[in-house]
Amino acid sequence: AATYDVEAVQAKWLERWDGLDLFRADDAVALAGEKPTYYALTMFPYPSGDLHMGHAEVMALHDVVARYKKFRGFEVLNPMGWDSFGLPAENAAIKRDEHPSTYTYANIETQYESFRKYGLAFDWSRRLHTSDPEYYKWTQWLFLKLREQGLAYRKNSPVNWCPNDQTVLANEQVLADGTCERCGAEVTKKELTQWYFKTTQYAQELLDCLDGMQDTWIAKVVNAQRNWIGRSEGAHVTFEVAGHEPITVFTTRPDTLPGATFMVVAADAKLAASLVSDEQRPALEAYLDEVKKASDIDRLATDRPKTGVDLGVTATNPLTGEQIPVWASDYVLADYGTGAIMAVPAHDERDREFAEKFGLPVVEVYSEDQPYDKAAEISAAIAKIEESGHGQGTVNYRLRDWLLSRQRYWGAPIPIIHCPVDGEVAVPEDQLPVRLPELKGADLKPKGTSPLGAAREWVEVACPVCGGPAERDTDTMDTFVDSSWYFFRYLSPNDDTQAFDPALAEAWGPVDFYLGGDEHAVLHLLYARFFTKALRDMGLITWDEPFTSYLSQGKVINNGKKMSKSLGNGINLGEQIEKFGVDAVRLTLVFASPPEDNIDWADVSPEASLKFIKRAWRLAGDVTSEPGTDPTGGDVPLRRVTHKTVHECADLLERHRFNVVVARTMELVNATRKAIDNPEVGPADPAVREAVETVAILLSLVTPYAAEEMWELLGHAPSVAQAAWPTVDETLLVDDTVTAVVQIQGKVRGRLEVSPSISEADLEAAALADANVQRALEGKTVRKVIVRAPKLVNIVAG
Ligand code: ANZ
Repeated sequence: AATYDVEAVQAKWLERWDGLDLFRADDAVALAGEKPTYYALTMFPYPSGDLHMGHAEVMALHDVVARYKKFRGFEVLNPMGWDSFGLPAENAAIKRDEHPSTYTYANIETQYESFRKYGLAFDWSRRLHTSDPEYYKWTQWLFLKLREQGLAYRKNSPVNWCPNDQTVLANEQVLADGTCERCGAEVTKKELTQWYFKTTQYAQELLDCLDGMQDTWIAKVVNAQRNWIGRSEGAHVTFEVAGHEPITVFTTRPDTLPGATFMVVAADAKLAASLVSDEQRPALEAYLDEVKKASDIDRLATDRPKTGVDLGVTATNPLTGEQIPVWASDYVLADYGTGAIMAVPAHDERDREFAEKFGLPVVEVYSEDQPYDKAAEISAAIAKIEESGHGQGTVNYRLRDWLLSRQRYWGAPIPIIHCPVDGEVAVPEDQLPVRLPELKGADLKPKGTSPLGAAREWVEVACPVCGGPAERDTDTMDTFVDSSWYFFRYLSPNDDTQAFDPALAEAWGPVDFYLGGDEHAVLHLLYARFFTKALRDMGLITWDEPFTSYLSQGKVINNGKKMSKSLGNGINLGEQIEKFGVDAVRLTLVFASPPEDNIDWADVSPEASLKFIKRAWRLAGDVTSEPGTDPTGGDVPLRRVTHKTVHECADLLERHRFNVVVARTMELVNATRKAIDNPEVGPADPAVREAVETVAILLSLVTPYAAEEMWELLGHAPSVAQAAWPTVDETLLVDDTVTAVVQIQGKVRGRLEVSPSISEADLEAAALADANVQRALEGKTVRKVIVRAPKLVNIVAG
């Protein structure tokens, strides 16, 4: 018998596919509406190192969807590129003493070759790299457009600072334990003037739209988005301070105002410094030095001992008229609410601890055993506060504006010129892109200010307004800016006149299916949603949300643990492919579990996958009928299995149960082998050809090399990717049944559809359970039942 040579099959089809250009997405078809469109997107990689098991999993899963939709008659847009700016590549390059550009582009080529070999259905003509000037020209253009809309602005404020990477971080890049997402260093605070995107402008809409995504996005991600936006309803309440501006607080419990016995302002907010009495100023300054060291998470923790300083001033409780002391503490955050709170120690745990520590009064508003309607009390309190002019009801969000400036080299330069006369000036559109200076041989190590500052001839420019001496902004944009709009650029990757063609966005968008990692559940998705809303409000697109459906895949682990160098449990993708071939690795990953679950490599068997692939492939060699043979006269039991498999797999694919699709395909392979070996059916039966062609089509979703090989053996050309999805014959989906008649005292009282092989006992039970029969028997006792399976049940009752 012929043997299946994995290496030879891969080499043969890699070359053929290059000539076939099977997955090019046709804009003309999409624009003309000749076919329904399907935009399948998966997160593009950072070019650090070669592809790993995680990439292999997500790409294998994604490919199933892209290929399936093409089979179903959609014009599929399935692009791929590289998220090639940013810290990971920059840090790795610095470590190796290489220029980030050299390192990045070398890795991109390595990854590209691996992707190609992995047999993915990408439209490579749309390949993009966010670090190309042709790409970041439009990132810069978008920045300027957002600025025109008032959605990008500069402000001075305390920011998250990573002392190791020597750069600022967005709130989203600080992990729950207060460390840097990238390097694990403890994040501190620093006062800086930085660029922000006004994500808060869309806080409510970003929240509202989640309601419509409940069923099409994976639930945990919807919840993560919701929590991150963090909507709180409450009130702003104003407290008068003698000889000073009044203090406004945000509270979710305005009904507890009678119990507000002191106030606390964030120690590091300007408000604290402006309120403090002369006697207390040195104490506040000493305290501030301590505070700077703590992260937000520590500061909010309830189990942390409370610290603070009396500011030496009092405010008036607007309800009781009492003078209450004003303190500063780090448990109040400068950038949440108004940065000041009314403390109600009787009803708030942190306030209680603070009051106990510093001996401040506690006044109860509600006693513990007194039931009350909190919502009604709160709305009554708001009405009262509004009436008295001491404040108003309000909504507060946890979401902060997105800090986008980075003091690092490897990113898109911020296209702004600072002029001593004209202030901040946008780089004129016809001068974009502002190219990143090469800085060959320069020290790119983080120093706290951007390395771009060292490129003096790049920094010093004429002001576009007055022509006088001016300087470029030397910061670069957060990499997340690049990835917030890449799915728009895929629409027009080579257009040098616009970021993307709005007509193509209308034809292809929004993205129908997005697959990616959990680590992007908050940041990237939120930023991409923000960009989409901003682009809509600029009139460039018509839809509100970028991703119609979103799924995040589980992780590939080994022996129950995350793969890591220190554990020595890493699985090398290249080695696995070498040993078992691309198809076996892909099949193993897709078959292992539902896509959202983790895969433990210790529990799977690529050997078994390869064995199955060969078994399926041998079927194709055994078929003896001609291509195009009419299957209708073929073996009915096998035809039933084939049609049921197709029918079920279509449903499973829509529901992303890809592992079950593989299981069903395996069952079909077994049934087909049995039919071939059965002398009453045999390899010439038209039903066998139909079954094997179906196997090839189903397998092409997961194991494209073997499927192509089978398709060729079956006498077809040039590619199984161009096959038509099998049409299901509905009549083959229903099992044969016979009608059993149920008689009572000789009269027909019911009819049952039953299997021709039903047992006497089962038929009797089914007859007695039938609703019509039960109604006819009401009030009667069954005396005798005579069963003639499968056709007749005769009941004697009285
Ligand atoms: C009085 C009060 C009484 C409060 C009570 C709570 C319970 P969420 O739900 O997270 O929005 N707060 C307001 N601004 C703060 C800041 N910058 N730093 C730390 N805490 C702050 O929480 C809102 C509540 O957290 C507010 O309501 C305020 O305390 C506190 F029985 O006001 B409350």
